[in-house]
Amino acid sequence: MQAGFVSTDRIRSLFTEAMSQMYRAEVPQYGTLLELVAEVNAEVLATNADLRERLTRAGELERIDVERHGAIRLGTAEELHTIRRLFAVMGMQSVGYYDLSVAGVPVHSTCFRPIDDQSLSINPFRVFTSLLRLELIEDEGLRAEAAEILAKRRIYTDRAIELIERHERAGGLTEAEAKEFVAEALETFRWHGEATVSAETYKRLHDAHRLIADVVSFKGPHINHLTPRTLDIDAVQQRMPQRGITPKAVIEGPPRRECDILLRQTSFKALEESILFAGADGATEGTHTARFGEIEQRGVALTAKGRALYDRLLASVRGEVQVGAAGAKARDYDAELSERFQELPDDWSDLRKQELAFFHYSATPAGIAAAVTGQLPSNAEELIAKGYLTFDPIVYEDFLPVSAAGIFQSNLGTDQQQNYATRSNRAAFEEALGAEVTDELDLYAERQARSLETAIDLLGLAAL
Ligand code: OOG
Ligand code: NI
Repeated sequence: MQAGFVSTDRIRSLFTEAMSQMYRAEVPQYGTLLELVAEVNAEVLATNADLRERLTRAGELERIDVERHGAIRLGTAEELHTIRRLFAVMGMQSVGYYDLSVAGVPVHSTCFRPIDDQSLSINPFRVFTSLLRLELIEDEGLRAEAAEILAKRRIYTDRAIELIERHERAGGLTEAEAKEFVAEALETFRWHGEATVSAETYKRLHDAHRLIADVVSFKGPHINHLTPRTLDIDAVQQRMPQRGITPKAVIEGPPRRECDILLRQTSFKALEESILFAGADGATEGTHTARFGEIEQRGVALTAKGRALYDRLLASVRGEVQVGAAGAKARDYDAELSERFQELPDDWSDLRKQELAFFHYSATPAGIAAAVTGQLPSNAEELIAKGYLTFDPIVYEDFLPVSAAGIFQSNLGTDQQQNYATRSNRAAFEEALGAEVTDELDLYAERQARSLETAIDLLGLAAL
């Protein structure tokens, strides 16, 4: 980094804080959710000394209450292309491709996030970013109309673009520029209570799909939720109603386990908010439902083998128990989920030995001391058995398409289920993005391999 420039991690942290403040002011119920999460986290830390120590060791304690992700939905290829450049200023890259059309949501998505260990530990904030697939609107007239409306809007401020260009040319931003950039970038994510379309157009878009109305009818891609991290998602889910918050029927993802895997998420239902529609004879009042709050709890990243097992078990539960719109069968679903997931080992050693999950290896002080004698076994399993090499789970930093579809749907109304015949179109997404989407599994595999190399090096052994 050149002298005078701040790190992209610093800019991402400034942005996270600014977004959190903005969203709390815009959606008061989100502030209530944050209070509840803080209360539960404090209780867990007070009663679980092991976890407290693990988090302290990992330097995570002071960041527990910082938001972990947010989401936006974009309307055009050009908007996606620019958002890639905007997120790059904050050290976030596109990782993973998610096709949600299979679940009846007319978008495909990626996650913009930091990728290296250090940046992730400084601030792992990521944004689930979706691009509307207008080609999935059947009505040709409506499709053309939506495209025309979207083509007219400008979701980035001129100054934001200038600062993105400055970052690209100069290789960074100064502290003052970074602050200005964050304020300008925030404008893109802000809520606008005035629709750019008439009530009649809104209704037609809404009838095609609620999500289409949400993307097309406004000046910009308002952030639709922010998600703090909880240390006990079941407790928060259970207590939401006491705070006047209505949670979705079930927690998405894997069941509660000793060894957390992947990602568990739940959200509160989107709020009905007053908006003004444009009209030739003045604005008319109406409502729109889009913004909600969510919480997440992350566990270990699974290998392709582990993920295939996860997908199979989840699909078998979902094939068996369909949760109804009003949450009917939610208990059956939870019970079935716990039952079927017994097939997936709930022990770190087993998960590692069976190559179901990714781990970060490190040399232990005993190992480094023993290395001086030069008497170390040259095999990873023996080093572990002797206590010279240790391993910790690598946290899953990405999203899960089935869970994401569940979050979308609970906030769009379950009556909206439609199944689009069209298949995923990663190539079109990457073309719009102007870059290839990084494969998340490659990133975890690299981090695991690098940690092992470093540990082996420290133990004074040649590559195993
Ligand atoms: C995104 C929904 C998906 C998640 O955490 O999986 C999501 C959206 O509603 O735009 O946020
Ligand atoms: Ni989310």
